[in-house]
Amino acid sequence: MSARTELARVDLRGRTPSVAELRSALPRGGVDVDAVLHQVRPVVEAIRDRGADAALEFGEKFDGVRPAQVRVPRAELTRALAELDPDVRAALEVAIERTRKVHADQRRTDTTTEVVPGGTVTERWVPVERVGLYVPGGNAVYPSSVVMNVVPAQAAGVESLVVASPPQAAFGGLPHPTILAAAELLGVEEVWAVGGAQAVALLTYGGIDTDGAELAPVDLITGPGNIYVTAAKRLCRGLVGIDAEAGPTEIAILADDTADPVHVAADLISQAEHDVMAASVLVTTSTALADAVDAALTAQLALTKHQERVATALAGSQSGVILVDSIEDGLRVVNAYAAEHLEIQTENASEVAGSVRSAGAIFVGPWAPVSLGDYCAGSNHVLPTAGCARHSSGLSVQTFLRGIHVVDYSESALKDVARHVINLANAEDLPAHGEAIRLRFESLQ
Ligand code: HSO
Ligand code: ZN
Repeated sequence: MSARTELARVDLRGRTPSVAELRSALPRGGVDVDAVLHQVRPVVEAIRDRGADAALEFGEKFDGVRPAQVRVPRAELTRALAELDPDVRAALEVAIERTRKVHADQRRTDTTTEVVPGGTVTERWVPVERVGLYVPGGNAVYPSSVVMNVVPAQAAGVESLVVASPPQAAFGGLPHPTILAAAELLGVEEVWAVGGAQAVALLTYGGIDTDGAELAPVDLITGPGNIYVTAAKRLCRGLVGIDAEAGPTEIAILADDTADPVHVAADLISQAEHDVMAASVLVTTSTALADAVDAALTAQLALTKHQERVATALAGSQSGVILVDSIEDGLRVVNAYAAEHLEIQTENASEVAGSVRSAGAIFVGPWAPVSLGDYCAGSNHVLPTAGCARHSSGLSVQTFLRGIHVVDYSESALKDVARHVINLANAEDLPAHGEAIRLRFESLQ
C-alpha cells in the first residue's frame, strides 16, 4: 500500500462551537445495535428454552465447531498453562500483579453516618455473588481482557466467577489456549466454551451441561464483545446486570507542536489495529504536527501487519484531525468527544490532563501510550466508548459491588421525626405510609 495516508481534517480555528455543535462536528463511529436485535432475539430465546443444547448447536453454526460440553474440563486449563509460551506467561504475570496492585486500592470501606442520636445509616458494600466475564475470540484473542475483568471482580470479593469465550475449531472446540492459560493463572476454575449472543444468554439463564452438571446463571455480565454480544446484552439487561455496551475502540490525542509525530502516528495506528470501525482522532493546535503525523502514518502503515484493517479505520468517517486555536479550545473538543482513551502530548501535560472532564482513561505525556494501559500500566482497559465517558466509568472494583443502605433507628429517633414523615406521606396522598409510623406511637393519634 503506497498511497499517502491523510486523516480527514475538521478546522475549528477561529470558531467557538457550542457543545452540541462540537458533538456533531466531531468524527464519531458507532454501530447500529438495534439493526441486529431481530437476529439475536431468536438466539436468546432458544437458549432460554433449551439451554446448553442450543448453545452447543449455535457453536456449530457460528463458530464452526460443536464442543463436547460447555464447561471446559479443569485438566484443559492446567494443560494450557503448562504449554503457554514462557515469555507470554511472564508478561501476563506482570500485567496481573500491576492490575491487582491498582485495584486492591480501589476497595471501598463501609461508612456509617449518625444522622441523629440513635439513628444511623450505614452504606455496606457487598460483592455481587456470581459474575460472568465474556472474553471475545474473533479478530483478536485478548487474554489481557481476562486479566482486566477478573482482577477487579476478585479484588471486590466476588466468590463465583465464570469466564465464557467462543469455542475455536482450531483447538478442538475449546476456547483459545492463551485465554484458558490466563484463567488458570488467575485462579478461575470455571470456563465455558460458548461465545457471541448465545454466551450472554446462557450466562443469563443458565442450563444443564451434557454431563448433567449445572451451568448456574450469573448475576452480572461484564466484558467486551462484538455487535451480537452487545445486542444480547441489551436484550438480557434487567434479568442480569450488564457492565456496559462496548463499542469499537477509540483513541484521541490532544497534542501541540512539542509532540513527536512518530509517536503520535504509532499510537493512532495502535488502536486502529483493533477494528475497521476503530476511531483514531488527533486534536491539535499545530498544522505542522498534523502534516508530520500524516507523513508518519504513511510510513508506518506500509510496515504494519494489519495494514488493511488500520488503513480502513484511519480512512473511516470516525477518524480525523481537529485543528484548534489553543489547548483550551482543544480541551473543549476532547471533553465534548469523551474518548475511551485520551493521550495528552503537550507542554505541561499533567496540568492539561487535570483540566480534562470526560475520558475513559487519560494517558499523560510522552511515556504513557495507550498500549501501556492496554496491558501493563495497572489501570483497567475495559473503558466506556462512544462518548459514554460523559456519564460512565471503566471497569473497576466498584463495578462488582453493591452499596446497601442499612437503616437503624431507635424508638426515640423515629419518634422525633415521626410528624415529618406523616406530613410528607399525606402530601403525597399516601396516608398508609404515615399510618405505619403513627400506629407505633398511638399517643400521636
Ligand atoms: N484497547 C482495547 C483493549 C486491548 N488492547 C486489549 C489490546 N488488547 C480497548 O481498550
Ligand atoms: Zn488496544
